[in-house]
Amino acid sequence: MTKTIIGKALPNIPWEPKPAGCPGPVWRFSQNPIIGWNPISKAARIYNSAVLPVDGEFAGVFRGDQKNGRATLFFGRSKDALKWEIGPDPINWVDEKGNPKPISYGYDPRFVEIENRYYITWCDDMHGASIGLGKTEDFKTFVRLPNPLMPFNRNGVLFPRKIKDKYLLLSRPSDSGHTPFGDIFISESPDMVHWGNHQWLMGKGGQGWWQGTKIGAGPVPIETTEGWLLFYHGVSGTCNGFVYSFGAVLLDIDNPGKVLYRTRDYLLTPEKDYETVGFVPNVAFPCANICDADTGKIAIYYGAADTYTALAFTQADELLDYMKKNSEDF
Ligand code: BMA
Repeated sequence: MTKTIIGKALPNIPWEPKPAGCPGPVWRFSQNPIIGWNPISKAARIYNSAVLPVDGEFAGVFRGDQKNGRATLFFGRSKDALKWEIGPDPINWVDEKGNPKPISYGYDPRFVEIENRYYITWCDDMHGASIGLGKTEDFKTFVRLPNPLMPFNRNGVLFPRKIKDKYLLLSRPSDSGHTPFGDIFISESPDMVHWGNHQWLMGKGGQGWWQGTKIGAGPVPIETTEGWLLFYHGVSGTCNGFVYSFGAVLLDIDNPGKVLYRTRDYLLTPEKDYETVGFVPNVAFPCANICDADTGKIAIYYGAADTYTALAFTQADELLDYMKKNSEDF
């Protein structure tokens, strides 16, 4: 079998085969949600969270809404990527000299390994919504780095390797509230400090309405022989508020500023009770994916209804084939 995903084998990836009769290339875990209400004493809800394989097990950075309502970030570990030991306290951020550098709030983290270091991006407060950036080498000390971009911005997602000797960051310029607009942009940096050459990557809209209000990058892009596979959320405005679904886009491998294919229809939209009923109804918000290069299995972690952590699966070859046959015209 030719390997489509370029990366490591992950034989212990959580997985369930596609159920009979499932019409699309993405299906939900039958045991969803994997994290429910009040999972730890200091958080009422844990969702929109990020996980990574580390040394045969798994590490995660979790968005936790504290019992005063303020979102922050927790760290957790798991042997199977399903049952998580989280907390009990929020991540204790320091600066590069080890002095305390607490965050004001933090949400929607992404977690990525680049050159044997682990980086975290999240929605941070820098006099308004901004992109936070931090790193850890041992999962004990978490160091904040300079905010890569000016406010207002959210959904910062790093690529897992340099391209043409530059780090790459996706972002979604916004306002400081429940932003009613938004396209995805791409920026580059030689050193993770100085960011520039900002370019527009892709816009909201398309033929359908599911991504008509705004879009934002989801999990860390997956390197494949066909290009970078990126799941992203798309938002539709209804008379009862926003609805968050997700789709996928394939970006050129050497020039990720170029879109090759983009799903015309959503891959997953809120349908299950844990997606349609909760703190914020009708939200499916992907923040992480892990994959097995040997088999093309991909597990997608998404927040459901701003309350639960849920899991969906897809297989790289099937998904890429689907994307080529069901792409937006652009
Ligand atoms: C976005 C972010 C997400 C959240 C979504 C739906 O603006 O705040 O964390 O899941 O809204 O409420």
